[in-house]
Amino acid sequence: MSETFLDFRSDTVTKPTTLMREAMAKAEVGDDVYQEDPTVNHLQELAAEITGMESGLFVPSGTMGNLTSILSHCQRGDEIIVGRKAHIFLFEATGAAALGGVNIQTVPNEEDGTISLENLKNAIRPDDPHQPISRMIGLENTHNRCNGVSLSPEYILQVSQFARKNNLILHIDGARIFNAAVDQNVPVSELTKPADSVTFCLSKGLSAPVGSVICGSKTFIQKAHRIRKQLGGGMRQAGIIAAAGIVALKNMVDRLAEDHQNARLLAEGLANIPGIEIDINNQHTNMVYFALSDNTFRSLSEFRRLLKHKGLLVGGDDGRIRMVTHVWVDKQSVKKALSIIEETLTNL
Ligand code: TLP
Repeated sequence: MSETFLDFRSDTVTKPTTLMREAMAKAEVGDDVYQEDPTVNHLQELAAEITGMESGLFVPSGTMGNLTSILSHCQRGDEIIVGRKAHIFLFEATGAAALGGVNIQTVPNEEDGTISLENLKNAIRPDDPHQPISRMIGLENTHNRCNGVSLSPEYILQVSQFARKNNLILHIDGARIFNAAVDQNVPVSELTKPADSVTFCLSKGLSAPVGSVICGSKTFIQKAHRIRKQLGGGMRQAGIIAAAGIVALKNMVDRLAEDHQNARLLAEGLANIPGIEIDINNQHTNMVYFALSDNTFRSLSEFRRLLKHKGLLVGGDDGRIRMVTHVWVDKQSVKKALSIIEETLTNL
């Protein structure tokens, strides 16, 4: 697809870099279910060090990272509290409920991706046999559906203190935590240390082909190891892919700033195109969301089809279009995308 198309659907479409492919070819491997894969072990140690946690666990995807974390923290009949726009609630096929018997209670997300402490407080269940047991709060950083906004270390600390005070666990879906760290201009550990666990993805902006890492305490990771096995996520010579993950962590983090700059350029360009509705003040990391003015198109899928016909792929499914910048779309691609969008809207 992306050889001939400008692919702005997601940063998940990124392919491994040459350095990653070289590292993959040379990776030392072993059986990771026996914890004998030196490359996986190295990746997990590196991830733990970067996030300031005790241990890490390599998993095949962000979805499995979140699910493994939830199932490790919760029992059947427990409840997790997440924002209404959380990926865990919207896009993970309700795995926590379907596979773990864990209820998902949603509370409003503020526009800046946060959940107010008041809403969190109101969501906590009383100790009553009619009700599930409140066990975990889930935050998302960066927040995908909230325009890719990043949560600040101060806010995360506040929620973590709140969680402790109320005997709750704090998990962070940090699929794009490195984008958040770059945006907040802090080391990633400042965003993760206050939490009990975090999942981050290697295969989004960091461009590795597969994989995510869960980080947390030693005891939590031991538990998560068993849950990962139950979910079928125990991999064998996974060092082949972990090797790309190590390159991702070492080489691909700082350059995320470029993706954020390109996203801003894209957003500013879109704001100048008649027929496009975009809130330029709500532009943060590598995601650009916009809508079309009334009656411009019968449907967004029709608009997307026309763009595709001209070589531009975009995403979106909530009445908005989403365009995501990443290492495979540079400044030139942004300019080209803008001219395709403008031309499509002009030649209606
Ligand atoms: N998100 C995908 C789609 O599922 C929407 C995307 O293209 O953005 N947490 C967050 C915040 C995510 O955005 C995603 C992927 C995940 C978790 C799941 O990661 P994977 O795809 O590795 O299971």
